[in-house]
Amino acid sequence: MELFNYFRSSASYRVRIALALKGLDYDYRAVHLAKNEQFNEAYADVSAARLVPLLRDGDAVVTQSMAIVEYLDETHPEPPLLPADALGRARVRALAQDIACEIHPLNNLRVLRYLVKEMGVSEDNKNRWYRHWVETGLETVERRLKDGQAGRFCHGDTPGLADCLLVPQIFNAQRFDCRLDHVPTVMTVFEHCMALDAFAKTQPSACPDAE
Ligand SMILES: N[C@@H](CCC(=O)N[C@@H](CS)C(=O)NCC(=O)O)C(=O)O
Repeated sequence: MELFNYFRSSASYRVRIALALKGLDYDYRAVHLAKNEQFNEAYADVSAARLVPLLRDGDAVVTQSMAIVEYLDETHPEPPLLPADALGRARVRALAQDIACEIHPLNNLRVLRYLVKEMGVSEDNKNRWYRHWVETGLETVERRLKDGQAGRFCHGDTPGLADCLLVPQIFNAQRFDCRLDHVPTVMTVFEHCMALDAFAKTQPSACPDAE
């Protein structure tokens, strides 16, 4: 398998964690987003959205980080990244979507670039925008995690899909100096995740293209 990704991309980090949790080897293909390599012809030909991550498995191409993680889970079922029961799976997917759909898209590179370049938003206001959506979005995650079903991880005591999403979002939050003292349960889960190699050894600073 080949993973097209970027060390700083949180959506890419989600997939690196899932691959590591499953113990799967892959070739790391760096796409430098700050240098706009996502628009290079060779990459744009395979990536309809011009976004990372993108997983190539033989002749197959899989995109969208949550779809990739679920694809890996279905093709390599052990250890499972989703609970065995339908309600548990719905809870984990809801948590993952709180991050992937409600927080991340508002703060993606192309959105921030549009705010600054097309709308004339100042650097300070861009950062305010970023922090607002991260801080309020993580409050939702915090409330969800207090429903009695979290353990050491987002769902019980084994890491899964929701943890693959949560940890990269915290890295982003820290990079942009977001408040995190209002989400203590989130941060406890984050610490438990970071104690595992699958999360620690795939973090941005540990990537081959890290700067
Ligand atoms: N929903 C997509 C989001 C992918 C995404 O937004 N990737 C970002 C990096 S985290 C990207 O490629 N940005 C390039 C750009 O904005 O031009 C997923 O989960 O894979």
